[in-house]
Amino acid sequence: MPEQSTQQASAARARALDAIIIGAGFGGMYALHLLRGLGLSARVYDDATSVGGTWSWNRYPGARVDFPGGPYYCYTFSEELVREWDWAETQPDQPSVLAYLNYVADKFDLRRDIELQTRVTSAQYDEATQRWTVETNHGARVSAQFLICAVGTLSAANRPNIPGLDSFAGECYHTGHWPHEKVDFTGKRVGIIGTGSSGVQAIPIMAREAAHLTVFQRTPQYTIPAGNRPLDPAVTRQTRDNWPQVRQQMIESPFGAPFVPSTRSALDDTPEQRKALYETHWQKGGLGIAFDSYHDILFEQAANHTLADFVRSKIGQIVRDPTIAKKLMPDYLIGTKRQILDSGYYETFNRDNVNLVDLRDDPIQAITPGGVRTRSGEHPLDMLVLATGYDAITGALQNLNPRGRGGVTLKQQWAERFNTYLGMAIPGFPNLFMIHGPETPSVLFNMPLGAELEGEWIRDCIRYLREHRLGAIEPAPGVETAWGEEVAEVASHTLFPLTESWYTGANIPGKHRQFAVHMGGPRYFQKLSKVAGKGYEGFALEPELRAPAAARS
Ligand code: N01
Repeated sequence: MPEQSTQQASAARARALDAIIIGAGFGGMYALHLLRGLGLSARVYDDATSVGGTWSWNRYPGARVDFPGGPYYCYTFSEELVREWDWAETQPDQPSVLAYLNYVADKFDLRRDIELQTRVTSAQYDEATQRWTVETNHGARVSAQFLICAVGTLSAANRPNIPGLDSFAGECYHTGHWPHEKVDFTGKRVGIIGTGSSGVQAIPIMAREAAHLTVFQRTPQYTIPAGNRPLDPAVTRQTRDNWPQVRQQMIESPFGAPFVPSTRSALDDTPEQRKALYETHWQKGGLGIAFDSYHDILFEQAANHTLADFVRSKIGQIVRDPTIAKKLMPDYLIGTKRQILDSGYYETFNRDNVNLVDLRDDPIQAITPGGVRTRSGEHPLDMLVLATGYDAITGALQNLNPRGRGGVTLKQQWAERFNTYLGMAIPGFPNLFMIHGPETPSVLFNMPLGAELEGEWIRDCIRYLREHRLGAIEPAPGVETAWGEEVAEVASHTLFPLTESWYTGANIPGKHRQFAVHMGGPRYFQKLSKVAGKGYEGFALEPELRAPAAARS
């Protein structure tokens, strides 16, 4: 049988739905809720054992929200939900967020359409039927008009290519795939590679429990005290009483946070005034020190240096051994790697059972059955923790590797550089939508709120297609180039592209450098509305070739 008709026959045999959603985190769960609201049939597939996406996988000790938490880092679409869920802390820990997401799954009766421990092994578009066919690791074959990829921005773990890693004889864990049962560090010699957000959150707790902890650091990090504390009931009350205004303020703020951005430049103040302001923020904790102290910290190098100097001086005050303090001091622009919040990170290096290996002076040569060998010698270990991050933003999509028009795979399409329109759709991949895809604000905006706004845009788009009897939508030729230029242009007004980070793809050997985040925040979401208001301007819309699946089945 010719390939085309084989595909058609197999699509016809597959169970027919309106939409397939991959990923049961914040984005996928809400997409299911929204599509049900349109009366569509949809099913969610997720490899994890529970709903929650990143909050299901990241069970390492110390994992907690590193954004203004409590009533801000959560679903905002349901005022009833906001009123009935009580957050206990300003920076909720992973078990609390996971409990919340399980509560949401029950409250909105989502579970009956979510298949857990089910990995999508292939996804293929058929131009003749305008439908996607998906196969799972359990042998199921399902077809749907729409494929919604809510696969997570930080879900494809980066397992470093270090010689001998597989030969390590002790316990070895990646922070992004942490076991469900408690990992016991007691009495053990533990090593950790990586000092990003995950490492910095885990290190103080591991140090308290382990006999000895060796921290292998390649790049030092600026971290700010999280200032986690019990949530003031008055704040919760006030937030609930003013919920529509609070939600709107977050939608309109640059990072989707309930901050009122400062109008002052760091250079407007004297050094003494600046220091006093930074000190107030440092004592309070949280991201406000970088995001709402002055408006130009992330935009002007001279302003940025004032805060970077302040944090370096804090490291010098906290860490007693000046040699170790110096190794912990970063020298790049603060905030241009994902800003970390910690609970006692720098203080940990005053402990007798902790040592820091600076891999810039003393690189890893190999991992051996008994530990890590650096140039200076062997570090014997019973346990090795990889806090080495992710192939961020594009990695999980490329691992899924859907096949679009003409059988072209996403890996082929993005071999040189990724391209999208609005970060929502990919040329040559009709009826595929992404939530938190590359070239959306994703990781530089309140992620649950951003997932809601993107999900609502997808819902409205699908409704439009159905109302206008359209069978397929994809970016019109060339729009992706202009969109890529817009993303680069917005980023170029900030300091972010000047630093090597996972935002630029620099953390993965061989990955091409391309800034992956639209930094416009509200400007981005306005653009989404504008495109929808103009009948999905920039998209090519195809008439329906056949009746939609739900009508046929
Ligand atoms: O990963 P990272 P992460 N040899 O990429 C090092 C979010 N998050 O999991 O900087 C030696 O930041 C690497 O070194 P370098 C948050 O957005 C949120 O910590 O590349 N070292 C770096 O130190 C965050 O930004 C929460 O030189 C190697 C570290 O590993 C994002 O997830 C909590 C190496 C990786 O840091 C990722 O954070 C945690 C090698 N071969 C994370 N390869 C919340 O609380 C890599 N490294 C919501």
